[in-house]
Amino acid sequence: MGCGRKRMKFDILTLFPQMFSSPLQESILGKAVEKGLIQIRTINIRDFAVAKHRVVDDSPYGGGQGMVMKVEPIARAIEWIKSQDPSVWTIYLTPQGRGLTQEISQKLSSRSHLVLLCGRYEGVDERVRELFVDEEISIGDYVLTGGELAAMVVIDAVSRLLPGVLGSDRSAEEDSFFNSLLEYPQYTRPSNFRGNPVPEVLLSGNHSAISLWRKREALKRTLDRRPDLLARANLSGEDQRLLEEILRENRTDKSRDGV
Ligand code: 6GU
Repeated sequence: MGCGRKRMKFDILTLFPQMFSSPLQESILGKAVEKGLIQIRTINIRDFAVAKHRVVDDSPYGGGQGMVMKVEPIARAIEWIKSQDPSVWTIYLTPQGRGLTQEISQKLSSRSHLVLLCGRYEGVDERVRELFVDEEISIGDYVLTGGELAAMVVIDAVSRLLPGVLGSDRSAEEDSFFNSLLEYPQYTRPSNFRGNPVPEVLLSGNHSAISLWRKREALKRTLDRRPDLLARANLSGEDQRLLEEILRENRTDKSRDGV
């Protein structure tokens, strides 16, 4: 391990623990687990249901479509986790939650132990939320069949912010969204693919020219695709000057095109 921080723990409460086996064992997250930087446990809610039929869901009071996840098995599972570590923070993944952002991911990355509760069917009994859930998170305005994929998104977004998880030569802080801009375009060999050349400046070896070009391209791309991010960005004096240049260019292009 070697770094000054204890490994961050993720406990996933789910009816489908198998869904998590390969996605969390591959690539960067797999390495983070191997290095002991994170620990991920899947806990089958069904293991906390009472024997015989091990029922985890039931029809809704008041009638209606579908099934609701029962409170008791979830309560027992969370209480079991809390008996080992009372400091856990419990997140319920639901489209009704706060939309996940980089800022929320950063806040979560400072916690030592997260419980990720994955709902299925029509969701959980409301008393689960009232009594056991600290925070509800959604990963976007669309509907998934369950919280499992959303839990993986949270684990990925949070884990990559932990020291040592990304390679030493690239820190999470350098990434876009930290400076609120989208990434500049990237190229690798060949320098010319079927008549499509790599921008000359990137082959020039002129590092200050390259960095200026990248900053400009990042600004152009953000202005074009995510102007909402620019509005919130913390732009340096140089950034603002470049941005004004780009806006001037765009106006010239428009008047030339007769728009
Ligand atoms: Cl967290 N759960 C489900 N079921 N659907 C979602 C979601 C979560 N976030 C966006 N859609």
